[in-house]
Amino acid sequence: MDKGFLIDDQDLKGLAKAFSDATKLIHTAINERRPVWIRHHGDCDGYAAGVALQSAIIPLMVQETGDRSAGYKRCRRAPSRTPWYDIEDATKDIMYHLEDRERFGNPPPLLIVMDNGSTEEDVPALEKVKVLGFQVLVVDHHDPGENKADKFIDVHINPHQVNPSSEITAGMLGVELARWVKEDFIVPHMAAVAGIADRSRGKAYEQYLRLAEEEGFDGPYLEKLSLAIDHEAYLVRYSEGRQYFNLLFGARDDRQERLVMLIAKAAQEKKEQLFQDAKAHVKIEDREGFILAKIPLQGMTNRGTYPTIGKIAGMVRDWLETERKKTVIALSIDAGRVSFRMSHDAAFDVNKIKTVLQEKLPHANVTGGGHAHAGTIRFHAMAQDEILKNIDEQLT
Ligand SMILES: [Mn+2]
Repeated sequence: MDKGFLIDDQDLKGLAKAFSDATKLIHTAINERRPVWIRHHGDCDGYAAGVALQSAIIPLMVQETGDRSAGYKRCRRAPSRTPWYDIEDATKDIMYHLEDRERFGNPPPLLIVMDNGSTEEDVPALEKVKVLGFQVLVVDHHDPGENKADKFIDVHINPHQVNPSSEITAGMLGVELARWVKEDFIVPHMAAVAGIADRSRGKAYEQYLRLAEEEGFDGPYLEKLSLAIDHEAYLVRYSEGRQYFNLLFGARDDRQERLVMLIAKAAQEKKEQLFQDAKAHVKIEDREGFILAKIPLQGMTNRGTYPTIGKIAGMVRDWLETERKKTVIALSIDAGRVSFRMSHDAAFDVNKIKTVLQEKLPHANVTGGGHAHAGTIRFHAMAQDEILKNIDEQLT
């Protein structure tokens, strides 16, 4: 059955069949009392997706069993640090399952991977959990490339299947799927927050923003909320934080506002400081049709703290776009990784740059990727010079 969507969007309409299959899979799991576990990328978009869907699933589990704690017994949500479902996460999930099977006789879970799961990087982890009989639903908006992950996915929702340049994010998909799963669960502000965080400012975002405004979430507040959630998501690392994120993503009230203002202010200060540091060290080159900004971050004292090197590149790109009114490619360069942030009209694709690196420098162990204009490539730090030289050559 087609339950429609909160907004009018061709990409979503094209995914109705996948939404229907996903909804069936989730309802069946709940009816069979199968555990439902959500694994999502640990950023604001991933959290929006995971928290929205979990909030729709838990009441149905409680209703099905008449057990108020069913949401704790059968539903688990965990962020992944990596922008893919990692083998380390898969190992933990397998251990949890084996323990639950022994203690409670639980069947293998339905694992829902959100804002992750579609790409080649996800394959080893998905293949691993499939050995244990996990059911796998993927809700992602990253480019699936050659669809190598599909073999290990039971139901796959990804806007790339209908439109490779779709602006629909994982949070938007999660909010829509949550409503398919539980019809009265309508949280457009979570989709708007996800859109802000993932810089999706297209027609879909505009429609979610209008719906969110009707619920009392204005644009400037949503910007702060997005920043606050991104910051907290970074801080909590591996823990679920169910109640805390329900509070942050929930209805707007005094307690939430005070928290959001506090966190957003602190996050903004950290970003501003790192931006100033980056500006002092950035090397800017005028190239044919674009500006290349290289930000050397090796040895930065803030390694591993908020904001990420990707966000630093994003700030430098935004600044140069405004200053020079040109297409910008900003690279944050750290030992063993380079994070890319490009203007919307840049003629390069991070995933293609990665593929060339893998072919040309097979000894550098190149991994990673992301979106065409935003992603991180990782490699052996001892291959740093060759990698940077090759990237330089590709960006011409
Ligand atoms: Mn995302």
